[in-house]
Amino acid sequence: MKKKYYITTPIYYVNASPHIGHSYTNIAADVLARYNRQGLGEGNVWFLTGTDEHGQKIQKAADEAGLSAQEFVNKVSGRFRDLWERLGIKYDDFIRTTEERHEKTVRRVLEILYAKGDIYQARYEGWYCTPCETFWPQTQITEQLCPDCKRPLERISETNYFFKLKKYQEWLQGHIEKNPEFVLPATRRNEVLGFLKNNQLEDLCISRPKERLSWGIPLPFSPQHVTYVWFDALINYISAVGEFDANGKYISKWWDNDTKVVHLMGKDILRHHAVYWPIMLECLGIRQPDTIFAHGWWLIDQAKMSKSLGNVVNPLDMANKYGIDTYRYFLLRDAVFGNDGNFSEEAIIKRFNGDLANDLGNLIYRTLTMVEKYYQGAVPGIEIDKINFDLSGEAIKNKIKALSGEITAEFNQGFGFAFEQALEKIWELIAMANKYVEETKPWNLAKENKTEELKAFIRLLVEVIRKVSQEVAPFMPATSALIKEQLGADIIKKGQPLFPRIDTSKKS
Ligand code: ME8
Repeated sequence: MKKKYYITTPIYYVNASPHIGHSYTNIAADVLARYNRQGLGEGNVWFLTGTDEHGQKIQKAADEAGLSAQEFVNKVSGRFRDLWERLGIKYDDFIRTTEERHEKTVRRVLEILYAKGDIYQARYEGWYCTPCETFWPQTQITEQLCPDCKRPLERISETNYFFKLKKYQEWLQGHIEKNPEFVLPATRRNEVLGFLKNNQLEDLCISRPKERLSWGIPLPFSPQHVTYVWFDALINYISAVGEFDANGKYISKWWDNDTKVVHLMGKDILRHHAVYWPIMLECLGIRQPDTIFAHGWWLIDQAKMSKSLGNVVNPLDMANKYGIDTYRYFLLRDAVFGNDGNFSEEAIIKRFNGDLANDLGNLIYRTLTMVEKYYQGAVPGIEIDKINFDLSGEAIKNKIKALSGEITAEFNQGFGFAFEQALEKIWELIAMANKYVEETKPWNLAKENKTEELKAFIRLLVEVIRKVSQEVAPFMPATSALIKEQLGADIIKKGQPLFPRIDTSKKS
């Protein structure tokens, strides 16, 4: 296992405010970062997020808002940052593509690839989707509509600069075949491999003439062109964490052989990450990331939630209404990471009332109530290891011991990222404990003066809660801290239930 861990999210376009989809990727990355900090140590994990601020879409949105591009991107980028603070996303760095540290690296990459002959000038005649900023070969289009956004394509003819993707196609296919963890999940890997086997890559146009678009990084060898926004954006993953030396060698603490490098994103942008980016790195003589993971989409009524469809839900509204940790829990529990999920408030409420109120909240509340009632808030000082419980009690003891390992397996084996499975393991323990309360009927133990049994029983429940609070920490950091605080007090108070049931009979 590698000693360090570097995880990235996409850098989001700042043409509109963040929505649930963006928050999904960042919450997942935050959980992985927190989880790995526990195992590798705080200083050995680096979590990068940021904003993608150049290109046509942004220029257009700024024009519509009546602001200069720079003013506009400052404003919207700030909204992403604010949202991450609010959602408890503990990132280590936030990169903006309009920062000098980034632009400098982009210029350097262009110079290196141009000098190597991997970037060349040519005339382009063909179809172009302005909103997507994408050139489309004749072979991939029908009816002159953009294959992605279905809007009409324009016919253009201009001089541009191209990056030699074609030359590296065979190499890329080989790399993906030899490294089963390089593109995940397996379905996506097969898709990328299928695409490479059935299509010949076209060289990538990496410039746009300034007269058409000026909001971008000028090419160092042709100031009349700016850099194509995707070529610019992908470089953020290296511009944020390192530099090229005088000989063009890239040096970084977070992109060395001791670090596991993971790029997280939605399946919409897998092609850019699994085709363009590896080839760019290969040309630059930089090692490949370990894993490119493309998760699924949150859908609303079967349609992808997206700015262009206008069906977006604001994550802040959800966090304010249901609580931050509920929102985090819901997103990672309700859909298999890698598959699509259906978003609805009914689904959040169902998880809340079931998993959080009935299961977790109830276990904590009933346990702390008993500690208060029978022991005036002082947890009985008993070592559960020294006690022989009945079958159910012993099973709980064993589950407490096994849980960390089970979660590690969900994160690391079978290529990991099984958030929903990891949570299920934790909830198995919660369910066992709740069932044990119902089986044992502690109020009878008290009536019958079975003092030692009652003590052991309650101590076991407290240990379950302690364990749960540790294991949910990456997912629900505030809840975990609250439980730990409650359990850490000399005299425990039951306080208010953590997750009071939402009454669905009343309409809000
Ligand atoms: O593509 N469900 O930025 P973007 C799940 N700037 N995740 C979703 C989602 C949904 N409905 N909608 C968006 C860009 N996402 C480029 C990236 S990276 C070098 C440049 C998430 O603002 C998901 O992570 O369009 C998706 O890949 C990303 O937002 C797209 O964000």
